[in-house]
Amino acid sequence: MSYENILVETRGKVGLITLNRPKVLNALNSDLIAELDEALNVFDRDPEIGATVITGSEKAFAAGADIKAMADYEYPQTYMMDYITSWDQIAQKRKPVIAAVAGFALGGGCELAMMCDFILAAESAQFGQPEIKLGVMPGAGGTQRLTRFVGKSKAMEMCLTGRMIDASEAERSGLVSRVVANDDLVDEAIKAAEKIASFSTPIVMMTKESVNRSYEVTLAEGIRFERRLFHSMFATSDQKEGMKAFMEKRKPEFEDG
Ligand code: CO8
Repeated sequence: MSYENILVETRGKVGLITLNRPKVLNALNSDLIAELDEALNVFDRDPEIGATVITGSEKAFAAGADIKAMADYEYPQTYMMDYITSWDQIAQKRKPVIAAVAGFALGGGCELAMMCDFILAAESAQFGQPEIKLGVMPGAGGTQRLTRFVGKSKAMEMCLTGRMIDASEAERSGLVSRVVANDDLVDEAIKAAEKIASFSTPIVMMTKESVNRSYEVTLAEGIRFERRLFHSMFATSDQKEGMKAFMEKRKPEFEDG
């Protein structure tokens, strides 16, 4: 598939996807999301890829859903095409996806970043859910995921007033894993992805699945799920190799088995 709204490349075992609608600050439309979904699926299926980074431009990760594209929609149309539901596929990928955010991550842009497994922010990053100013509310998980990240009070304030938060407030409130210098953003994200890709891919995938499970089930259910996966890891050659290498004081050579 050739892509018109994103740039796709690989750096060793890391997939790198750059949102590429610079004239509209990477505003998200259905074509862009379909391309992003397809590129992530290709990386998910590729045994050579261990993790993926999604980034935008220096000015904007993404300034939200494309307002010009949706301004004239009518209710039956949004209902019949189930507008935005398929966008959540981005959150369903099995290998890790890191959002590297510089500049604006607003509305659907903030929601897209939150669909990733973690967010690295450049100092320039600004996060917000400004939909209220447009006469709507977040529609791609903003009221749900943001609340889980930053808690009720801050999520409520952001969704009800549209106030943006900068990178350091986002780090303090748990929305991003860390803040890096603007110039280092993509390199740092790729370094983190390379680190992940150096481990056993099935073990990485199970770890991601287990952390995500914590959002959906009770603590007791989640711990039972974790335990089952943990036990299953003793059936892998990578568990044998990882622990043997530790005892032999050498680097493990995982073979994804
Ligand atoms: N949609 C369409 N075009 C946009 C968008 C957008 N979201 N954001 C910016 N643009 C366009 C502008 O219209 C402008 O185009 P033009 O040059 O043709 O006028 C160009 O990008 C540059 O923008 P500005 O001139 O406005 O740049 P500034 O630096 O002055 O301002 C801002 C930057 C503050 C980011 C400003 O552009 C802005 O407020 N944008 C809108 C932000 C917003 O409201 N986002 C929420 C959109 S609603 C939404 O996301 C609903 C979620 C639905 C689910 C999505 C699932 C992933």
